[in-house]
Order: sequence, then structure tokens, then C-alpha cells
Amino acid sequence: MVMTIRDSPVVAVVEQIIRLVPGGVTEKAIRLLGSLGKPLLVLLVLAALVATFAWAGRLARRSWWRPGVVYLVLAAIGAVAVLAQRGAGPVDLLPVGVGLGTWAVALLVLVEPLRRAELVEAEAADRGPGGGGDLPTLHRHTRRGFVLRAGLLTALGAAVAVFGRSVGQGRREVEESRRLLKLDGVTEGRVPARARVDLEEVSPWRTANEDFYLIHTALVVPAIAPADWTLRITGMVDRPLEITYADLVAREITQSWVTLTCVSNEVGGDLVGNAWWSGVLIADLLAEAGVQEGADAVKQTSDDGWTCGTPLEALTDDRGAMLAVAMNGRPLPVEHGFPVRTVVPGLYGYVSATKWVRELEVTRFADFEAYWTGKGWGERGPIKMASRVDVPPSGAEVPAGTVRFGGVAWAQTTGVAAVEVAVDGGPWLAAEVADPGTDDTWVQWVAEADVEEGDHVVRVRMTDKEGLVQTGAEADVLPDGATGWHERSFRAVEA
Ligand SMILES: Nc1nc2c(c(=O)[nH]1)N[C@H]1C(S)=C(S)[C@@H](COP(=O)(O)O)O[C@H]1N2
Ligand SMILES: [Mo]
Repeated sequence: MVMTIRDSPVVAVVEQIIRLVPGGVTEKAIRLLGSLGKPLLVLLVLAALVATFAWAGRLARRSWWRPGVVYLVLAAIGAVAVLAQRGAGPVDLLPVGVGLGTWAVALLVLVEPLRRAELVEAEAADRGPGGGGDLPTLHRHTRRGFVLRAGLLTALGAAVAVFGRSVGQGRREVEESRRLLKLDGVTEGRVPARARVDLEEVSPWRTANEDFYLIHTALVVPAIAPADWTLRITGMVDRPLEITYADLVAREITQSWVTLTCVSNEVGGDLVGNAWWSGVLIADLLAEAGVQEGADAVKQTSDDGWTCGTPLEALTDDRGAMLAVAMNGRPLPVEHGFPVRTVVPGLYGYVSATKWVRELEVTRFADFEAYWTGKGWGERGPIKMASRVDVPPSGAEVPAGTVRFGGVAWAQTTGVAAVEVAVDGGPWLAAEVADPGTDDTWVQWVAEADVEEGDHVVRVRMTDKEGLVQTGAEADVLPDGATGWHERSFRAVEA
């Protein structure tokens, strides 16, 4: 509860059950129980847990490893369910780990004295009739001890729950204010008709907020109410500014499709996503502040202390760098930087896309080191052109004959002019490239080739609108982004 408002592992298990149960059964249950269905299932899972814990307690009479195995199995089920949730990451496993540790401690604390009493009893029985000393008194002590410890553990559990809720409170309140926000001038972006190719399995051109990749160094993401947010524009400016959220959203709202990309995206990776962003042009704000001669960078600072350095030029030229307040027509999700983040077409996230942004300091690259550039990553971070095969999916079997390939390609701010595929190292074949009507996003592509039965490899490359062909030379993501052609293996089988 402290870390995230995601539902508990118990709810995750319930959702996994709902997913695994055949559709017909779920439908009947919904008709029968309505909205009571899910809470009922939660109760059922909790009851099953209580029964399993009682059983584990009994097993602990004979050995510690038996209940240990029971606990590990329970934790594994929880972990699998948690990871199956949309957008789950390793951090979401923490509650399961804490739970496992808590169970183990509770078991030891509760069962230890009972085991000791049983041992004494067994020894007494060995000594024969009358050798037991004062067994009734011993039993009373043990029982009292058990009740006392159980009571203490319960009280401790309740205290932690109350503490967790109060710490999570801030986040819940921010979620609530976010839910109620109405932003003038923010519209739902309509996907351009020609942005889509005719192949279902290609990554959707618009990435839904829930499916958008997440990268941040903060373990607990900042929960900032719009009323508490301000942005300071400082450094080499004539008039330092401090802007409130109300000031910001009262300004003219610009909107555009921009594909964000992470520098850590491997060739063929999925740390890339496309959204409709709404916000205020940074160039206008910087002009208002009056940028001084000699500056070449803006050091951005997040509420969580994370920093990045952005070339000043990228924030003042006509590419449309913005302080975004909405993503796909909705106020930014908290994980994506609510209430305000930066979006700069053409630059990797680590040098530009500051979430929970609080300060823009106009400065010189020579005068500071940002979070990642201090760790060996490149200073400027322009996005390198890239292309990816989505279809056929990895290791797929397709009917031999004419096979359709599909995927995405991007070269933000320059634009994608052409995409080509080659099967088994053969000649490059032109793909059909969709036209989203902007150069700041990825494009979808489809291609066809005749393929015989057997194992094959398809690779893809793109050419940008300046005529530059994507290099096949492989480079690692460190220090400034991966290069190389993406390949997919597949098998063609008898049609
Ligand atoms: N405050 C903050 N902003 C940040 C980061 C971060 O760690 N902290 N990571 C950056 C990186 S490396 C990327 S790729 C993008 C990812 O944005 P997203 O999580 O909304 O997809 O956010 C950028 N903004
Ligand atoms: Mo990134």
C-alpha cells in the first residue's frame, strides 16, 4: 500500500482466475451475481488462504520445511498472478516477498511455543504414568502464551495496515483529483486514417496508456496534486518564472502525436510508444523568460530529484517540444509524470522526457552533469532511426507460400521514407509504408514475400526522408542507443 495503489496480490489472483475461467462460465456468473461477483471471489480466495494457513500450521507440528513448501507455492501463485497484470514490473513482486517473510515469521512466533510444549508432554509420557509433573499448568501457560502472541501479531498487522493506508492516502487523493480534472482544449486524438496498415497483428499505431512502456528511477513515484505543482524557469534568463498548474493549463494548448523512445531499447525491443500529447509549448515559456546569450542546454529537474540535460535548441526550434498535461486525451497517468512532464520529439527519454518536472534551468552543458550522463550515457541523445518486425511473432509457424510481414519503423523529426525486408539474406524487398501525416511518430509497414516450407529469417531496415539508410552495424544501447537490423525467425509449414 505504501508503494503503489495497485491492487493486492489477492486481487491479482482473483483477476487471474477470472481470466483462466472459460468465457461462458464468467458470463453466467456475471448474470447471476452482477457486481458482487468479484468481491465474492476475493472472499473465497481469502477463505481458501485461511484454510491453507491453518493446514500449514498443522504441518509445522512435524517439520518446518512442509509449511515452508506450502508458503512458497502460495507466494509463487501470487507472483505469477501479479506479473500477469498489465504493466507489472519486478517492483510489484515486493508485496508478495514481504508477505512471504511475514508468514514465515508469524508461523515461527506462533508455533514455536506449541512445539516446545508438545515435546515436554512427550517426554512426560515416556516417563510413564505420574511422571508428567504439572501438565495441566503447562498446558494453560502454553495456551495463554499462544493467545497472547496471536493477539500481538494481529495488533501489529492492524497497525501496519493503518500506517500503509495513511501513507497511500496522498496517492489516492492525487488519483482522485486527476480523475476529476477537466482540461480545456484537450481532445481525444483521432488516429489518422492512413496511419494504419491492413495487418491486424502489427503493434497498434496509438499505444494505449496502460500499454505504454514505463521507465523511471523512482521506486515510489511522486504523488503531486495539481494545486501543489509549480514549475520554475531559472538560470540564464532575464526574468525567472514560476508557473502554477492553473497558469499553465490556462495557456494555449498544443497537441500532437509523438513517439517516445528509450535509449535502452534494444534492436527489436519494446521500449517505444506512440501517444497523443496535449500541453504548452516550451519555446513560448522560454521566450517569455528571455534566454540569455551563451546558453546551450536546459537542465530539467523532476520532483523526485532526477535530472536530464536537453539541448536548448531542441526546446526552442519549431519541433513542438511541450510541457505535456495529457496523454491520449486524459490527464497524464501518475506513473507517466502527472501533473506535468516534458515531451520533445526526436530525443531519447533520458535527455528530454522529464516526468513530474519541477524546474527548467537554462544553462551550459559544460556546467553540469545530468543523472544518466554522469553514468556514461551520451550527452545529447538524438533518437536513432530504427525498424522492427512484429509479424510473424517470434517462433511462429505460418503457411508456406505468400507470407505477409509487418511491423513499425521510426526516425522522429526526419521521417520514414521507405522500409525494406529481406528473407534469408536475399534481396531487399520494398514494404508498403503507412502515412500518419507527421514525421514525429513511428509508422506501420507491411511486406510480402514467397516462402517455401522450412525455417526462415526475415530482417528489416528503413531509409529516412534524408535518404539515409539504417545501418546494419550492431551497436549496444550504451552510450547513445542501439543500431542494427532486427531479425525474426519463423517456420513455414505446408499450407
Ligand atoms: N522523473 C523522471 N523522468 C524520467 C525518467 C526518470 O527516471 N525519472 N526516465 C526517462 C526515461 S529514460 C524515459 S525513456 C522516459 C520514459 O517515459 P515513460 O515512462 O512515460 O514511458 O521518461 C524519462 N523521464
Ligand atoms: Mo530511457
